[in-house]
Amino acid sequence: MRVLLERIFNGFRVVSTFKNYQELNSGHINDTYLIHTHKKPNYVLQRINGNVFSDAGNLVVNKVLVSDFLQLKYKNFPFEEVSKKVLCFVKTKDSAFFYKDEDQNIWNLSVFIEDSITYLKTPNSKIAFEAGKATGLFLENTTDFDVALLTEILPDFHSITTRYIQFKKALKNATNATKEKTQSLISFVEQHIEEMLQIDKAIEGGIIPLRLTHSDTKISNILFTENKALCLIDTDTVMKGAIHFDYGDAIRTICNTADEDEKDLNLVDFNLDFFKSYTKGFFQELKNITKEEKEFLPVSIKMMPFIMGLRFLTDFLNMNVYYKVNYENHNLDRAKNQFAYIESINKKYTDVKLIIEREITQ
Ligand code: GN1
Ligand code: MG
Repeated sequence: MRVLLERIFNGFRVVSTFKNYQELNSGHINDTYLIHTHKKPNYVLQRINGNVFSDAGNLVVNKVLVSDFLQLKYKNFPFEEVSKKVLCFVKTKDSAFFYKDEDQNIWNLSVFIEDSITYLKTPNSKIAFEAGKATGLFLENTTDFDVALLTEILPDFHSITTRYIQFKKALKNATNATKEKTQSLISFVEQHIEEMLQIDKAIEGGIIPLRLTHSDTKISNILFTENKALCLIDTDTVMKGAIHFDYGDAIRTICNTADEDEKDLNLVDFNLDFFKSYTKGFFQELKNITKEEKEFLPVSIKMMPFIMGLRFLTDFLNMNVYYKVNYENHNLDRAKNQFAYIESINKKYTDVKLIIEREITQ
């Protein structure tokens, strides 16, 4: 592995030499390596999963376009500072955005942000507030980004309509033994599907405007240093979408008292304090929001765990072909966790609406 990584690393326009590598395991899709060099900067080298992303090359182009756009917002800042606020991608020695190896795998390289940490679970409300600021700022700074510049890589990524069709298809093809394990989850899907389709319908009806979104704002995709958020990472899914995708997906992990892989459902709860802090931070930065967008914020915090639960469940029914799993029922346990989380949100839903109302008007 070392020989391969060093060779690919050297295909990029780097300013230091390869020392060693460390695999970063938090993602479910790509293979990611931290490359330590003899002299800083260190780098993050990533092989894009060609099964999930059939147009991996254009995916990297998308990421670089968004990153370059964000860097321009900080054009008067020293590079030292900019490189902590925005991911900085490195071109190959042939000036390409990505490196293609002999097996047609696509690789990208970015500068590692030193002294940064990520969380799987929110440690306190200050971190929730900072996470809100980071996602709100990403959206605010990309309000004027022209999404027509991007290649559509994963159509209907956050469409409940499409995900429900995929689920139904998986259900039809699943064995009885597999289906047996998912009975209570299937009922949950059927009971909630109508409510969860609200955002799809508002988008189709032109009520919710579309714009650039990050589309994978889980807490482990936010970099922090001490107790300040630095920036959003893992921009593989930057795409045209609704702010609800980013708001709802962030709250999906930030306010869940258990992490995404937790099997003990007693540990799953919706932390209202973290929700309040997150929402405060988010609207401190994001100023452009319409009355209609505001109306769909409460349901978005249920819709995003619903779509993730539905996707984990579908992948379980499909025998785990999409997400990396560590054991047979991993996706099933992930789906149960998401649906349990929606149930705990429901218990506090009146407060959710009040908090959103209060934090936006402030
Ligand atoms: C995947 O790339 P990664 O592991 O951060 C997935 C997201 C899900 C997430 C669940 C392209 O994200 O949609 O929210 O897992 N990304 C893709 O943790 O499917
Ligand atoms: Mg991702």
